[in-house]
Amino acid sequence: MKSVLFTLFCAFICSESYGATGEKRVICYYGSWATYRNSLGKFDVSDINTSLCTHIVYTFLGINTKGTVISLDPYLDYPDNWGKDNLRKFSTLKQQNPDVKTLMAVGGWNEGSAKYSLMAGNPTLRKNFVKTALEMVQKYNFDGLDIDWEYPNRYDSVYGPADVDNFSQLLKELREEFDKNGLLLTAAVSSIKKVASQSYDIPVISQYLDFINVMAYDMYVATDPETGHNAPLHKSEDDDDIPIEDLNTVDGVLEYWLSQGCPPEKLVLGVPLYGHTFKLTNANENGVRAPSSGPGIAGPYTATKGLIGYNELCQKFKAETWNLLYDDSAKVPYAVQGENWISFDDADSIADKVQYALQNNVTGVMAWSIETDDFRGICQDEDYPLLRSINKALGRSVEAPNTTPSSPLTTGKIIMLDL
Ligand SMILES: *[C@@H]1O[C@H](CO)[C@@H](O)[C@H](O)[C@H]1NC(C)=O
Ligand SMILES: *[C@@H]1O[C@H](CO)[C@@H](O)[C@H](O)[C@H]1NC(C)=O
Ligand SMILES: CC(=O)N[C@H]1CO[C@H](CO)[C@@H](O)[C@@H]1O
Repeated sequence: MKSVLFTLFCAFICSESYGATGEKRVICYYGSWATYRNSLGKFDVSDINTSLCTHIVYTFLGINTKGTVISLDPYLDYPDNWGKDNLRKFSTLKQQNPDVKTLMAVGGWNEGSAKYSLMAGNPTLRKNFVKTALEMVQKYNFDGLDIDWEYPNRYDSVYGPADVDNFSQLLKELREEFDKNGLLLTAAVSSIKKVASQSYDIPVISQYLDFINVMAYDMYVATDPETGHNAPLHKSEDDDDIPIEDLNTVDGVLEYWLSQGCPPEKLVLGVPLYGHTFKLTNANENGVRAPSSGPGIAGPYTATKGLIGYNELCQKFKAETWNLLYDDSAKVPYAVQGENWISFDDADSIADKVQYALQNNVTGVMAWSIETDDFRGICQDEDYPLLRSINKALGRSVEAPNTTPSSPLTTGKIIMLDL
């Protein structure tokens, strides 16, 4: 009885504080492996500024073949053998901001789909997953769990289309246990219709989740044969001849999820704090949808061809000569230097996306991920410029940071073409 009362109480409070008129959510994902990055790219749990988030999400834990939730990197997660003790440190961030909610994420891209397909399709494994997830969340004093199965019925999935209902069943069983304990249950999901429609029974999962983080990015990636934006808000000018179902846009994603029955008060729009890099086939053909021969430059910290953190590219733009361009239809910037082509988001393009999402009455915005924001404030006067842009556009009052003046971003080397 006590737990039922608590659940009702929480449901009331939660819908009150994050309802249409209430405070909007800012979901901040943290990639714990960023602690291994070198010099200014290194990001520890202590670098998180909890004032800029309503929810912080620790990524990633995994599962074994029994469905038991496990650490993927015991050195990072646990204190044993002089480990970093991150799980405990993460939940003590609440001392900084008692209002911030902590979530533990299970899954992620590297975990694949197969183990989750097997677990969700087997009642015994499912039960074990629910039990051990709850134990892990409670042991480290988190406020809830975030499921990042990438993705039901895709890639190396074992049961294929059966994943869709099995995922719903898994969430149902998690919801029951998590409700008894007053804990949050959320998920990160793929975004565009072409792929999300393969993975989710949207009305059903919406029922069981407190909110849904829609990963509205990676829409065009460096392995594509042509350049394209990571997260275009709208279609590009030259896209008129492309059939609507082949266009990947943030506005299309919001329309799809809402039309499929995800209530706006559970919908969270994900925005990227990183870009994609392409290698142009011909340096003279350098617009959007220009021929690309593959992944482009890597950043100094993330060290992955085809991807680059905002902190890395803003430093690059300060130090080198780049043409910074803006796609006025898609409402996103891109950058060109010889045969190098980068699609990315800046504070303005993120604000545009947040405003558009607000017009659709979403409950908040998710950032993947905070360790590639300019979290040290190297490129401008303030730290976390992208996360601050999200907060500002959502109308959350966040005091200005304590700043030490630094050199302005604009130097003689940068040509800004605002088309
Ligand atoms: C958002 O909410 C407002 C106020 O309730 C309403 O007038 C508007 O139609 C809603 N917008 C959408 C896209 O649902
Ligand atoms: C976090 O951001 C807030 C809001 O700008 C600021 O007041 C605070 O000093 C920052 N905290 C740290 C540790 O930088
Ligand atoms: C609850 C549910 O839908 N379970 C299904 C999960 O997938 C397996 C394998 O295809 C089915 O046999 C179950 O019925």
